[in-house]
Amino acid sequence: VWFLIDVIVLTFYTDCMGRGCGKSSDEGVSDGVAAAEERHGADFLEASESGGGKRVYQSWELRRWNAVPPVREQYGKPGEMGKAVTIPAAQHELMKEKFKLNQFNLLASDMISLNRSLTDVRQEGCKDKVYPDKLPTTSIVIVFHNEAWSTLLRTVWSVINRSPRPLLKEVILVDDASDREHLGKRLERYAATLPVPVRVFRTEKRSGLIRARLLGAKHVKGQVITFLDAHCECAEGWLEPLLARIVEDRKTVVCPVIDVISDETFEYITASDMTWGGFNWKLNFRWYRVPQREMDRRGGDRTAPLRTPTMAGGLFSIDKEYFYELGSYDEGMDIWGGENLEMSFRVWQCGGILEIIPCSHVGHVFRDKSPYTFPGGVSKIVLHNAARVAEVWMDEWRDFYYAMNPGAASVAVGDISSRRDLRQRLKCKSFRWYLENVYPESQMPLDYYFLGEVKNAETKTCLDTLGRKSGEQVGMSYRHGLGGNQVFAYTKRQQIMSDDNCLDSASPDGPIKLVRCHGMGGNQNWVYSEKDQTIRHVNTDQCLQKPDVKDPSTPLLRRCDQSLGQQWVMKSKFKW
Ligand code: LR7
Ligand code: MN
Repeated sequence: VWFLIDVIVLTFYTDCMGRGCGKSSDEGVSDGVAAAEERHGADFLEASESGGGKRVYQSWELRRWNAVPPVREQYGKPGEMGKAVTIPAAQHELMKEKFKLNQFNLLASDMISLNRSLTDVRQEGCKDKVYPDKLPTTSIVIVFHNEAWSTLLRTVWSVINRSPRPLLKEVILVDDASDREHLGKRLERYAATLPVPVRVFRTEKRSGLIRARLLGAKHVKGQVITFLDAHCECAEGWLEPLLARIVEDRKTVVCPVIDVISDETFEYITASDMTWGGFNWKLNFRWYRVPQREMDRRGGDRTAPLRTPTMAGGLFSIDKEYFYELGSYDEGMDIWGGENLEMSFRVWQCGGILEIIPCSHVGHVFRDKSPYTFPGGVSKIVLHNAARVAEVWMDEWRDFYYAMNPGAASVAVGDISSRRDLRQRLKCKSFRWYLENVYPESQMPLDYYFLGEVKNAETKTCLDTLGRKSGEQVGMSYRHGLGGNQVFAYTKRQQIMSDDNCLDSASPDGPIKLVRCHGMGGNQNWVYSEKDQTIRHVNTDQCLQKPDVKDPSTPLLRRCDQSLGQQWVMKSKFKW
């Protein structure tokens, strides 16, 4: 019943506050949209056919779409203004039970209005930005598998409530073979009551998010495709800056700042606009701090678009034709994972630009675990997808991926010929070009002598991170030959690195720690002599030595003495 109440509240907001009211239908909410398309339709087609020619966008008076009033706080309701929801102790058992369904606090989510208010999280400099009055229309594509009702519909309502109506062509929901009752006919009936066209499509069988998005994209009528995960909340002013950037350059793929919706309390927490996307040797997407170089390029303006090496994957806008020109997605990828890096590399290597638009904010429920099944096994699927990225886009740097993921080599990549053809056809640049020009801060070294194990000649044991993190000591253990934690690169900059950490010693007797690579030599500067097989720490003029018997898992730094215990074999091993 609570969601019916929401409908009533929303009807009040949308229909009676000058947002271009009307009921949902495929013809479009606002008759203005249809009329404008009729006027511009012919031009638009011509422009499209000339392939990348000048686009013709809808003309909308600013005051008309700027007149969308902010969603008002509904006093007394939980979670309003993005606040945290607390569950009374008496309900904690129920809360824990429900948590398992989606790996987030479903009880909390269900208590929050589908139209909950948020604070305006934008920087001051964003609030008075004026965007062109001609912007493309967009279709929002949301794919889901067994998503909760409240998070899915709150995503949809946040789009409806916070997008200039004339720019919002439609919302496309793609159900990826869910088996939850509420996502069946009930969803379709509900969609039909919404004040913008909301269409529901269904995959025939579980297809994974990549193929589900491809299905959704096929039905897009808008000029721009905007993808969202099914548990998001779009914040005030999120859409205009994304679309405006695409008008400036249609080959720009743009992401909002992804804010955090707590999986525990559903609090809306503003994320830093000083992070960008990177990746590690395992090919996991990771957030890192934006380097000064990029701040300088933007002239220190934190509202200016931020060029990012990679994107998280779930939330972005792209010109529809450009999406297809660029090869949409790799249909050979299953369920989850990999497509975010694949598209990031492809955009950059094939002549596009990937950006985070700091004035656009969208919240996302981040969770620790995946709530759904991975038919065939999680690691097999994720490794399969990642291997396709490595094989098609990363040239010789794919070795880092294989070295770092024990078991990756035994997972079949499938047929990748059409993706390789695509890369040829689009005359895409090399991965070296990407590393040199887009992501010099990456932990993939540009040039290196070795990638493999570092084995002590006397003990025959190997350096091993033992899975430890930055700031902890490096270890040693029996050689297992599987790569992973026993893989190190010896780079042309004389670093011994494992993923984003480098061997580092601040004093002549160690300890030898794993520390974030800084690329400035100093404590991270090691010289390997192939002749003597010694590894000398330049700053202290000491040598890497086998561990003492009393602590066989900790390598030492000692005076160089030519002993066998100071000899190390570093050999590249490329077939893992
Ligand atoms: O089989 C599936 N079918 C689906 O339709 C599996 C998933 N899905 C849907 C799912 O219901 C959800 O709406 O696909 C969407 C994404 O799945 P999530 O929410 O489980 O993914 P995530 O948020 O953990 O992961 C991020 O990385 C993914 C890699 O494949 C996708 O690119 C996600 O879109 C992406 N999410 C974001 O970018 C939001 C920010 C998270 C970060 C970092
Ligand atoms: Mn998600």
